[in-house]
Amino acid sequence: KTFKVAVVGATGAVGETMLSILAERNFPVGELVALASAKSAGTKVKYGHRDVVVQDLATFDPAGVDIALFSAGAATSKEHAPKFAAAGAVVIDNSSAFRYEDDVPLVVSEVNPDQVANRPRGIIANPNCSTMQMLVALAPIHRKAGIERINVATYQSVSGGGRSALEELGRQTAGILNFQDPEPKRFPVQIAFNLIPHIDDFQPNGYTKEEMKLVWETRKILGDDSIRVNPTAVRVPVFFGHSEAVNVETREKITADEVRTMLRAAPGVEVVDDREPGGYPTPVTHASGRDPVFVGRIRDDESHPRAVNLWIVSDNIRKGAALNAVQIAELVADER
Ligand code: A2P
Ligand code: 11C
Repeated sequence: KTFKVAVVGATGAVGETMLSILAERNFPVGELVALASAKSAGTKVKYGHRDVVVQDLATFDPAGVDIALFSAGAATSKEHAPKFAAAGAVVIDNSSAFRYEDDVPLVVSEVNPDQVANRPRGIIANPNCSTMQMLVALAPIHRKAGIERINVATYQSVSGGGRSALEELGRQTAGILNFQDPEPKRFPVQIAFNLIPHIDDFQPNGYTKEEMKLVWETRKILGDDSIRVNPTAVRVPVFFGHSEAVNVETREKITADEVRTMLRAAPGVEVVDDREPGGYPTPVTHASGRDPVFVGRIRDDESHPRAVNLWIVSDNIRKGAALNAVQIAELVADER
């Protein structure tokens, strides 16, 4: 069996990676439709070695689409995803539009794949990149020892902000080296040679929405509202790959050695934890362009009786977005 697959946001940073991952993993695509805004209609995107002509989402008829991968922002998903679902497609939505609704499952393929079947609205939500990589690494710890509390500081690359954010880091970096003013547009302040403790909108409690996603999504995906999460999300001048310094407090005592052994066997995880220069993952040396969630710097928290520290790095565009969406599509395809 093959599927008619639509990629919405096909010209974007995540959309183009969805297309390449569908081709790489030989997803059983019968027909591929690339969709974006009217301004991109008629341009071409790559699907494997083929060029596909982009169509205008606004005038596209979703009838006959089996699976739609959406990554064109929350407003576009809110408006168009229900139409695709009503026409019979399974929608896999990478935006935050539906993640917190009770009748929409939020799925990390290694963590709660069984939730894919639980989709009364025909919509499955793909988690935010920073939650995604954190939970691929922490779910095995939660199953073994029960997570009570997570303290996390993120170091997030600009690609999480899409193509315009990638361009801004490139332009500012080159500009500053040529003695030009950085002129922030996409980010509120200069991002090149700087870092910014602000991702997504500020919330009434003083946290940013990116920070609150780590709280809300962790509880929903692990199915445990008692887990406490204390997040700080920071944008750093890296092109691809998010990093996270994570402290996990558990109900049962678990040692760093036990965590290391467990994570070596965990799906989607690659442990890189040699206690020597370069013996840890970084966005550039390990994560960028690759699929696994890399974990290193695993240490016992010497200030706490039941806690460990980890350093978690992954390509936010791949596992953090496009790869997990395609893995969800694979779970859907396997149902039939
Ligand atoms: P377009 O290139 O035509 O604007 P990124 O996250 O890299 O900025 O990409 C966003 C993606 O979402 C792009 O493919 C963009 O298409 C698409 N997109 C944004 N707004 C809309 C819209 N209103 N309708 C359809 N696609 C949209
Ligand atoms: C970032 N995490 O790094 C964001 C991008 O909720 O899907 C993805 C936002 C989302 O900027």
